[in-house]
Amino acid sequence: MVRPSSLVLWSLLLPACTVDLPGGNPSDTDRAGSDSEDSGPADTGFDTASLDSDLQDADDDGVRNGLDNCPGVSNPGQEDADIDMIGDACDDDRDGDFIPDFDPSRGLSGPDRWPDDPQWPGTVSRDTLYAHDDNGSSDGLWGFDVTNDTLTRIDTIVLSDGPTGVTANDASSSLLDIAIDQFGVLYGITRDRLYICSPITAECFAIAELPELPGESKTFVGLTLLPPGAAGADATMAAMSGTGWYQIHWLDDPITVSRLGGFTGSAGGTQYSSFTTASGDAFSIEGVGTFATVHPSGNLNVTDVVRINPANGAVLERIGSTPAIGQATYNEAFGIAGWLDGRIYVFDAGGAIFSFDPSDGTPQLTPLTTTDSNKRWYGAAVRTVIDAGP
Ligand SMILES: [Ca+2]
Ligand SMILES: [Ca+2]
Ligand SMILES: [Ca+2]
Ligand SMILES: [Ca+2]
Repeated sequence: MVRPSSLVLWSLLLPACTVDLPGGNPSDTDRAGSDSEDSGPADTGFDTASLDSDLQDADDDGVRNGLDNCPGVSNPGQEDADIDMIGDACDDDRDGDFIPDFDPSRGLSGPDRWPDDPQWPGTVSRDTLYAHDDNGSSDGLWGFDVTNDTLTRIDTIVLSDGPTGVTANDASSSLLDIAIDQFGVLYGITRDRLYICSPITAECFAIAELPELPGESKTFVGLTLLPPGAAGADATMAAMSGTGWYQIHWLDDPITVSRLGGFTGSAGGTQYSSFTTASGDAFSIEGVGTFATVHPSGNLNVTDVVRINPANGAVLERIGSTPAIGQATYNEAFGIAGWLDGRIYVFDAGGAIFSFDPSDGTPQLTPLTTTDSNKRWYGAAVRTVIDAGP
């Protein structure tokens, strides 16, 4: 935007018409219009063309362009909630929480569904992975500090109606997975709803009812965000179902779903075909890669962590197998997340957490916590773009 200057302040005393001021093009004998229209030597003084513009009132709101905090939109009150000199009418982050606003009336499709509340939806803490457990009536949201492998329960997850009227009336009341976008906004998915969750209070608000998947019921079991450009789009939300890798166009209204591909390929001597059971998770970190848990062809008793192509789900590299531990019927890795150094964390359905250390030639799983029958990890998440700074 054009910042006010003392010259412009002075010029407010003049009538709102186009006029050149002393110091402009000496050959500008008509003293009107921009200097560029005049022939003769180049300007030696200030830019009178710019000043001409500053003096006008393009949106006719009574505030000259040079002082108008939104010169293209009539906003005579000059409202500016976050005091960043960009008027609310022009500001794509009106509340200044660094989360672009969702406001279809102004053509904005960012993730902030509370564009006038800087406290919501809130953003995740740095150096923290997030995970959630299925524990009957008191499913919990947890933070896992990667600097010291410390686990902290944040609060009990509560699912509520959303800010735009989407109800939280789920057939299944538990989140099946969580994910975190590049701005640090936390999302949750159930069988038929998408939520935005507070990483501070664990309250989740429904933002969309999920459309049916082509050819199958709503069976998303894994959710992740992809960093800008990873799948040919600015920012992408991807989900895995029992049979494939999907893109959720979650900032469209209404949201739609399109299939990107399936988890097929050969890596490390192992064959992969379509992913065929209701288990699994995925995560993606800019500069690190996109990873998922999948079953090798014909072997539902083994769950592998693999690196995949985010654009189509194809398996590129086998990292290793997850452990068969925990409760008799739930010994799978329902949650995975990673970090900038390449470590991959496995949140097991038996309540344990493991990590793959990429510095090992052949990464082995290292237990970080023990099996906990009170926790059945259901999903895990990491921010898809992690600021490398302190
Ligand atoms: Ca204006
Ligand atoms: Ca502003
Ligand atoms: Ca905002
Ligand atoms: Ca906000």
